[in-house]
Amino acid sequence: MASVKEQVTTLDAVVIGAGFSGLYMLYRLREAGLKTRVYEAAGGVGGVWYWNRYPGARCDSESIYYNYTFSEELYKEWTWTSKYPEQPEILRYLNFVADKFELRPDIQFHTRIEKAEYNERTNRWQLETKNGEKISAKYFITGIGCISTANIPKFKGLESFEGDWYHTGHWPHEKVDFTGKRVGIIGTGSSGVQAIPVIAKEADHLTVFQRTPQYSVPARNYPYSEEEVVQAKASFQEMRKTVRDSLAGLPVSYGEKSVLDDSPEERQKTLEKAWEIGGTTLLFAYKDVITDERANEIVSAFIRSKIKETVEDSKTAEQLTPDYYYGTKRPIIDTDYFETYNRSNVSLVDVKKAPIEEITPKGIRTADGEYELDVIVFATGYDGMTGSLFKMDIVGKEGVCLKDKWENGAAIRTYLGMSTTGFPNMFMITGPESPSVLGNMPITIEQHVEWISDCIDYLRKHDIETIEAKEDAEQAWSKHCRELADTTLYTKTDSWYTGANIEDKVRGFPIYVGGYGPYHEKCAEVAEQGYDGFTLMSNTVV
Ligand code: NA7
Repeated sequence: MASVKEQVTTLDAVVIGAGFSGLYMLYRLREAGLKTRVYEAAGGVGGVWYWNRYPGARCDSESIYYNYTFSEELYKEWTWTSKYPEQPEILRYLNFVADKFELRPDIQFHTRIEKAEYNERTNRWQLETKNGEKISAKYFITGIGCISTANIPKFKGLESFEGDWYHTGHWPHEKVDFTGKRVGIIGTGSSGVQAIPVIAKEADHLTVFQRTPQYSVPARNYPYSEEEVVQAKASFQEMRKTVRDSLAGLPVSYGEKSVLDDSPEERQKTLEKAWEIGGTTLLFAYKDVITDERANEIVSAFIRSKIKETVEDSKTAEQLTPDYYYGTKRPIIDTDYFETYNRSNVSLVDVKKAPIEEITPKGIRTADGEYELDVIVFATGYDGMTGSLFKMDIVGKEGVCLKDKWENGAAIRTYLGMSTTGFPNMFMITGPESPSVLGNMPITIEQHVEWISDCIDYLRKHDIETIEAKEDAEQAWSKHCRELADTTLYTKTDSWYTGANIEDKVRGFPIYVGGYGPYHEKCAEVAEQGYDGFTLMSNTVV
């Protein structure tokens, strides 16, 4: 009998990741009759929601839109409890989906794909798992998320720390008990801002190590009333059309006026109203918050004034005051974030001024001194957009690695953010240069999954062996993405969007900023024109 290492599992399609992307991709391909298997490193479904179990973890998109819209029956069977869903609820939802559509038999858990190599002789992808299992598939599809490779900064001495430490993206399944503990948290992005108020309530003392102060706006979360739930379910068809055609997968669009067109009094009224509604309303209140420096400064100054009003200690308030363009780092929404700094058991350390020098057996030493801690929480984010793609060894035609083709991130080139020249029959769900993270992910994921499965359907019906992006189409798309990004303020700020959060990472802005709706139209047009911009080959090369 052949050993596990000698056996080759033969499939039509391999999908990596069992989050929102992988689950729906599996469902679609299986429906179309393809022998498909999802490989997932985790022990369950959920993707980022399987790993992000830190206290306070919650989604920033409204729950009634943060779900699949491909099945009205599914939408009506599931009931969200509050405006912004908590991690356990989202994980329950994804488990519900996996059970409802009986997806689990085609998902292999605890399995990490380490290598995927295209064989030009057979026109098939050959994959290898971490434990040596070999797989052969015609189609190779990544559903690995945009922010799933944790960034743990290489601080000297971490291994010597005598307490416990955790990264928010790899949180234990058991509750971490902070009672009576001196806790330090590094990072004040979305994860830190969500975790800080919750940990502060439990810990003996919480020290926040902040590198960049953040704008954050109250989420104003609340439990849905029965009427709201009934209304949402009754409006399914309308909601589905609205979010799919929208700018960001949500029923929101930028205001019609410029911030600069309003008088200071009118502006104040509008901004106050947006602040009261909370969430990302401020970002969309006017048309030019993300594109005009002066407009942005007015909205940024408004949030800064709110921080000053909320935080009682003036020195702490000053340290918490950001000075970048609001909205150009991932916008953060919170519950009692700035209020938490009024607690007597919370202190703030500015590690931009006095950087972290090392982790010691007893805690964290900055240039200013040592902070003794029992627990360290790394809320230090992710190697976004390319981190998970580069972690795998993806090898295309002529033995070229994806990482080398993209020059380690310096020369990312995709066609529509789903495909890249030299890697036939490979598709990336929410890959670089698609709109992905600039909105409500499940909606843009659905569009990618549907486009990819329709494409595969077309290939099969027309007896086409391979599909590959043409070089000129890919160059034009990448150029278009860069030109669009340059019309905004996004590229002027250090963020995980630009890769600036990772030491030595090449800066860029590999995201399509034109909006979900226009992007979906472009993809549909390409398909309607017989996959314009792709080379379709119908003869098998032997
Ligand atoms: P983010 O948003 O990337 O935040 C990471 C935080 O960690 C941020 O405040 C960083 O400061 C800080 N950081 C990173 N490296 C260091 C070092 N070496 N020293 C000190 N501080 C550091 O990640 P999140 O997990 O909060 O959120 C990720 C996404 O998940 C979020 O955008 C949502 O889409 C969901 P910096 O700002 O880089 O100076």
